[in-house]
Amino acid sequence: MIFSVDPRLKPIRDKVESGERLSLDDGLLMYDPDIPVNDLGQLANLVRERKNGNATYYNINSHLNATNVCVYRCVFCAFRSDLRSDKSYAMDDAKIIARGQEATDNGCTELHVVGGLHHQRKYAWYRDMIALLHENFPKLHLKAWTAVEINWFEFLEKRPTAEILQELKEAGMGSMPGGGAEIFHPEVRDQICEHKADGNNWIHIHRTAHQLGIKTNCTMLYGHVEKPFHRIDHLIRLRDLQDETGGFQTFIPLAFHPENTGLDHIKKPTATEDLRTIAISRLMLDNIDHVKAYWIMLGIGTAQAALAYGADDLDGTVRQELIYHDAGATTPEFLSVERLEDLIREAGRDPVERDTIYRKVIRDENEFTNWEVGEEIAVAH
Ligand code: V47
Repeated sequence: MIFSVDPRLKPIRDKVESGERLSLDDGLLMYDPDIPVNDLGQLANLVRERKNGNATYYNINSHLNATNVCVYRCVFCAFRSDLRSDKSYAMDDAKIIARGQEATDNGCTELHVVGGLHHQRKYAWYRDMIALLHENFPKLHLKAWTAVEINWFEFLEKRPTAEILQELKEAGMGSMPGGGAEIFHPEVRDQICEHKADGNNWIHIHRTAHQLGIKTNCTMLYGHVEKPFHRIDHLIRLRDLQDETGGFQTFIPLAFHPENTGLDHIKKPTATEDLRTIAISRLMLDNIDHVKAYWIMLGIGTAQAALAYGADDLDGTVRQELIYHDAGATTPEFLSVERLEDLIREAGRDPVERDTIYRKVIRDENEFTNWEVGEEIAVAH
């Protein structure tokens, strides 16, 4: 399908149409503010529809942030707390079980488990939390611990990555979320979170997870101190690892929310910037099946529009989310399945409920909380 684009985009359009990989320079050109975002949207939509047709995926999920106490002080984070602050908390087993029960009662297929790196909690607390949830709620998929947490566990335990990941997998960790990636390039990482796992550590941990058969997601935090070059460099590092392992399921671009953070003088990205980044991500990451428009951080309107700019997934119903809401997100606390499906249909797409590892979910028509997983979702490459 040939459609007209800005003359400078023609070589990129030709590459996209023939399935040829885009270069660093192509990525930089697409970030030129004079390149119309709608042209990028059309190109990204071509890739989106080639891979996923008209489907838009979502899941029914909840978050569990068992503690906000964190040894690190990432300048962009509004969620963390000092140990002795009034805001600090750490859940006990009863509370953790209650959250698993609440998720199950709400028909969730996934619990997204992440949190702070608590000064006084040992690795066993984090591992046993997974075992406790898995033993009590074996059907609930535990998408747990970012690479930053895994790196912290390695530091506490003085044990290699593979050993820690294997142990967590045996405890019931089903997959890993994509958080903690921020921006890999040290020029940026040193300004926003110099103390935590660096870009190479993050990549090493995800590579090891993939080698152990653990699927993971990947993210990029944009709209703070980084430049277009750092974003494209970040995307290419993810693409390179995906060439090697094929273990990433979905990419989630995360727009920076400045409120209550050390960077509160920075303005939140506009909807146009969000859509440009979603489209460029879809076009650069030719080997990752899904691009998620995380409605919690984009806002419902932009997330819905993103379904025409390369995104094919909206994340989920999302209960108990704190990281974005602490940073000023004004999106609702959760969306019902009916509302999510209506948003997707209104955008001209077909809603498909998936589980965390992209299998179709089949629900009992009379008993919503009774569900089974069906076949794996096929994606064209
Ligand atoms: O790593 C923290 C980001 C991430 C702020 O894998 C912020 O399915 C914006 O990774 N403004 C955690 N962003 C969230 C995350 C995620 C979310 C949804 C789905 C998945 C998945 C993963 O949130 C952090 C950091 O990059 N973050 N603070 C902030 N003020």
